[in-house]
Amino acid sequence: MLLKKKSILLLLLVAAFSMILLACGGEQTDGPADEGTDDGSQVEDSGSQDDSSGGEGLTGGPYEWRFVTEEWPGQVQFEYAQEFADLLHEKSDGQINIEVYEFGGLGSEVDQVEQLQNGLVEFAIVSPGFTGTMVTEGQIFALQFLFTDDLELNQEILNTSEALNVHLAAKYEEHNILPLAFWHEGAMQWTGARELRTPADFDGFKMRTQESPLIRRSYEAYGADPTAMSWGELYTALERGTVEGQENPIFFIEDASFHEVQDHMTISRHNIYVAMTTVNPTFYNGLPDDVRALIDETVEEMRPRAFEIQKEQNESLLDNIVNNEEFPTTVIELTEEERDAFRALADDVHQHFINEIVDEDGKMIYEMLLSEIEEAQN
Ligand code: 6CS
Repeated sequence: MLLKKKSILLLLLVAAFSMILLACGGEQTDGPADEGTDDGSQVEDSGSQDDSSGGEGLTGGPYEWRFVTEEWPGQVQFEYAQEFADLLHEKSDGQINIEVYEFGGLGSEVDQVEQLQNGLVEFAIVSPGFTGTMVTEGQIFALQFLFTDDLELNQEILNTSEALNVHLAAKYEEHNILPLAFWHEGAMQWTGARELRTPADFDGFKMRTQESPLIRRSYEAYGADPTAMSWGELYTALERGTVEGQENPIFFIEDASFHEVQDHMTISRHNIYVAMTTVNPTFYNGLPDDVRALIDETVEEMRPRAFEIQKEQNESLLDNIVNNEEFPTTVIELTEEERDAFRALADDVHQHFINEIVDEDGKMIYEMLLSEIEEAQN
């Protein structure tokens, strides 16, 4: 793990360096996106520039873009983004080049959202858990026991939901974040310094969460004492006992080595980890039609790939936690009855969300999604 700590230090240095480069106007690139200011207007240029063919039939170009993720190479978001970049490169006959940035390369998760909004990066994978104070409706993904237990069906719902792809997406667009796809990285589980089997086990428990206030509220409903922090600080915080537990999909718990500093893991499947493939809307809407169509095609082709990548990692990495003799972890799986005790408390948070947090639009999004989930199960 020493290596990982060193990596975090290194990443912070790289982040500082990269941010200086970006602040200087992105000298690393030489495509149309380069011609920009830091308010995202560069991308209007990339759309309205000379419409002559950039070679191999693609209008404009060559294009040099940036795609920032919240994860490291090998982890689901990074693998997704790299495949996305490779596919677009291939489809455009080498006219589209996307540099994929790992987590930490350009700052924290919250910094990355700002870079997308300002047009300093064109693409980002954004977890809604980092945007809750801005797009309150996006906190719908913090609601536990909202989706089904069928992960494939959940992906289908994310792919086709009007509530999400039309109405929630419009709420994000108001904040200069355009979601092109919602997908998930698997079911979330709990890890803890102590066993987490009943709501009583959460009494006073120091739980790490992402930024969104509704995630914190969800754990307060169980009696916990939640603290928001970036995952870059989480290993050390768990090791020192600053926080006692956290939630994440299995692949992430294993790859970030959280199991090394946690004695217990609970297979709770209390939520799915949703991620969004997003673009800066000024950039995207300013592109020539054929270029935008290539992006859209790639987004569609990546939907099944996202599911496959997370499935493979979540399944294969569980063994590394269960059979780890150097860092043993007691793994329990909640029964349906045990899950029901959490579900009842989570229901109160659903009511709080629609009655106190969002307005009529947010309530409509929640109710529409709920009926889409119900329909999908019939
Ligand atoms: O827990 C987190 O904050 C991180 N978890 C995942 C699965 N991806 C990135 C995110 O920042």
